[in-house]
Amino acid sequence: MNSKLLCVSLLGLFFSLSAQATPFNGYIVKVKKGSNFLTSKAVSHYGAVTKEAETSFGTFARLETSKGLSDKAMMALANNPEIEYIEPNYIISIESTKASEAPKDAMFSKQWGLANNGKNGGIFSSGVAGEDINATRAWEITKGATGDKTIKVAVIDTGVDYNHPDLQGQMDVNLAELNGRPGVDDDGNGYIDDVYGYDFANKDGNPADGHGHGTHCAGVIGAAHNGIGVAGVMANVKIVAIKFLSDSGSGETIDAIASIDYAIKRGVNVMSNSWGGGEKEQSLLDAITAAEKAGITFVAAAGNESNNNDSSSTYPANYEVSNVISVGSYTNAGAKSSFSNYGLTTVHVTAPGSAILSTYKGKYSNLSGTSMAAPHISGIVGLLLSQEPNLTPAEIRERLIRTSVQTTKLKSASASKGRADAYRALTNQ
Ligand SMILES: [Ca+2]
Ligand SMILES: [Ca+2]
Ligand SMILES: [Ca+2]
Repeated sequence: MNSKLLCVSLLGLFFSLSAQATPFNGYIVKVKKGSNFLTSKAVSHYGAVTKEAETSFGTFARLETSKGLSDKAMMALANNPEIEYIEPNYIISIESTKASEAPKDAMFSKQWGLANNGKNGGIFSSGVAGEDINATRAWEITKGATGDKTIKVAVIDTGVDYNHPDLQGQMDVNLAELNGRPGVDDDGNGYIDDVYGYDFANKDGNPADGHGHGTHCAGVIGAAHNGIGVAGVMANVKIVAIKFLSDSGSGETIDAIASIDYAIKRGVNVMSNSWGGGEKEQSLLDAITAAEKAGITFVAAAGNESNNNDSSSTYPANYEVSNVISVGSYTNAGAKSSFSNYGLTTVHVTAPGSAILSTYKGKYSNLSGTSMAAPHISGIVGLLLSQEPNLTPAEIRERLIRTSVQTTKLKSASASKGRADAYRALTNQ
């Protein structure tokens, strides 16, 4: 689904001309600074303001209407001098496929994405040894062996099981809130009780994961190297749990932009985004651009539609901002995963994404998807920043593309024409 977008005014209004409906829930309105529009009668004529997001890059609201706004109404709102733009509040969701429970005693030996021995990729296919991110070799050279506790990675997803034995020591803890008073914003950052992160789906300080997907992504990035369960790409990392996808795995754009804003405020180095959907939106582009200005790398799953993203855009992976790294998926045989989107221009790198073992809600599980490929890259970016903290997101993206191992099997999958290699990225070769 890729409907045409038409710019109809210099205000930057975009709206969909497609009759084919991409699901959305109300509209996102960005108001001009100092505007009273959201509390005015003018807005209640169209519907009710049911959510607001006050961000470092502007004030956004969700306008709830009983039915879709007509083109005429959209035009009238777009031309309102108090509004910067209005667009549908698209529904977005996780980028992963089937789940199957893994043995509870599963260990590093099953993690083909980190160290592929040709036999540890699950029951679906026989693997090829060495087709992996070369993690073990990278770990030998990274400062602090395997990452750095000063590097913060935001997992923007369904939340994180922060009590999971493989994750509890890996979380970024807001000590003012941990040691503070319940119901009180102890550190005055505008969020009550945000110890491990924040839940923008339910608007509270508890980003626990009622789904499992976000916990899986978090484990790929940074499950503890503690002798139990699985190992993350980074052993030393601080994970910030930012939830905007509900326990059913879907959420709204307005909460995604609030999540990005929060991650910026929390001072993260990397945002890991294993979700997609909707269409091109100015508000999400504004949010990602704000992250770019803050020097934060925005890793995004390329999507699971088997599409060529060069001709059929997937968002947020396709936003043309220098900090976006779009990640496709490959199998333990080193071939593009059948579900993975691809594109020589718009997909930047590929990483393991088929039958990936990681942490799950209270347990461990195998999942497949570009959702699983993206956090491998988030982890590599984290390792790289542990060694070279001054790299810009654009330099990081260039490094990952250039140092990938080119393979025939992946020559059409991404700009890298191969698979990302943590060791080569860290040694810049
Ligand atoms: Ca707080
Ligand atoms: Ca508190
Ligand atoms: Ca572990």
